[in-house]
Amino acid sequence: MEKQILVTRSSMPEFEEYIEEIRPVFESRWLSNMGKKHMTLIEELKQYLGVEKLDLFTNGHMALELSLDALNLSGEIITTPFTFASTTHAIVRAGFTPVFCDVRYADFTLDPEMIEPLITDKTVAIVPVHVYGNLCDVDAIARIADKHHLKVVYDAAHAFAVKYHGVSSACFGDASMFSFHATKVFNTIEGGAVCLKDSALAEKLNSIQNFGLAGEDAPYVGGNAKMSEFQAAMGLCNLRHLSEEIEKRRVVVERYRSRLEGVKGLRLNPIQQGVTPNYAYFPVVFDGYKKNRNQVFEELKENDITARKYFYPLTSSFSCYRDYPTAGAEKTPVAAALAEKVLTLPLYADLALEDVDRICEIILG
Ligand code: T4K
Repeated sequence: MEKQILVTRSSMPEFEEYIEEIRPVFESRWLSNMGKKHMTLIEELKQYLGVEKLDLFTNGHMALELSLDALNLSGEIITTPFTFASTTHAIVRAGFTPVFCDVRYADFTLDPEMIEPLITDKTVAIVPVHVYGNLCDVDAIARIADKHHLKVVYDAAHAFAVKYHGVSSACFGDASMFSFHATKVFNTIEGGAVCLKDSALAEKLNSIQNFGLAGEDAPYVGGNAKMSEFQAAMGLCNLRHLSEEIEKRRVVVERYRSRLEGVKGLRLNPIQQGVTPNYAYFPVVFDGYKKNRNQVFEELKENDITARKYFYPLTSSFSCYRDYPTAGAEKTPVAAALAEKVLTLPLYADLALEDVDRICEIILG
């Protein structure tokens, strides 16, 4: 029996490096509430991303939900159903109505041409997703948002370290949320961050992740979404090795490409012009291939290889959204077709190239 291969595997520092990083946490017994590791990680991430305002959170979901909550708006938000449950749930839990918009077949991101017809007098914001680390058409989305006075909050959960013409993915829209979950290119075990531009919004967001407190007062009805010192310490370690990790992922992706590129009926993730990728995921669309997506999924599973159907089903098909006016996969036909055809193949920094070959042989067999 060959060894089991899962869709991803957490990047981690050497055990001793992490122990050294958390030693002062043990010695000081300062475990949470914006401790030294937390504050250091904020500074290092700001420098890495080239942003002025960044806040850390206990996970990406709460970062997004609280960012939307902090806008202090109500109404409709135009968003993609081709995403992880978190995106839509964050919108709804923050009190908004999601309006599902179709995506582009080419890169899985929100289709700017489909946004304007969905804008009503209730629309207040757009929440696009840089899905798989593919950047949305940030220029077109900015033009639409400016024209209609809408906020843009990017779900950049997959897009940490991605750049567009040298500018970090953190710099687009009113705010961008990153996930630092164990499965991401850069992880803090669980964790997330928001980068934003407006000082008042930044101050409010910082307060509502800490019970809405400001000194002795609570000007906001806040919650608790703080990152702990152990999470921040993992982030400090992983940040040191990030460029090596991304380079190793690149080698894995190149191997997949060399085996699967040009095969009739297989469409690989696009190489986007002007975008520096992070190699977060390796989606393949089985469109007119001799085997369909589900057959390939099962064949890999029989060989103890777990690929994943990210993102099937569409969030607009979830039973909790059944009664929403734009719910239902048929409303977004491109997204619906992609959800039936896409499979994300195993990808992580230390995935052996022989294992990539074995995965490709099963797919091509
Ligand atoms: N927006 C988008 C677009 C997102 O994709 C996500 C999260 C969010 C928002 C919310 O961000 P967070 O609140 O999570 O920070 C996983 C992740 O849990 C989730 O973070 C991620 N997206 C989603 C796409 O994938 P599952 O349910 O598929 O994870 P699971 O437990 O099946 O793990 C997948 C594989 O990862 C495992 O087979 C092995 C590996 N793994 C997993 C864990 C938990 C590890 O190597 N180490 C680990 O600790 O959701």
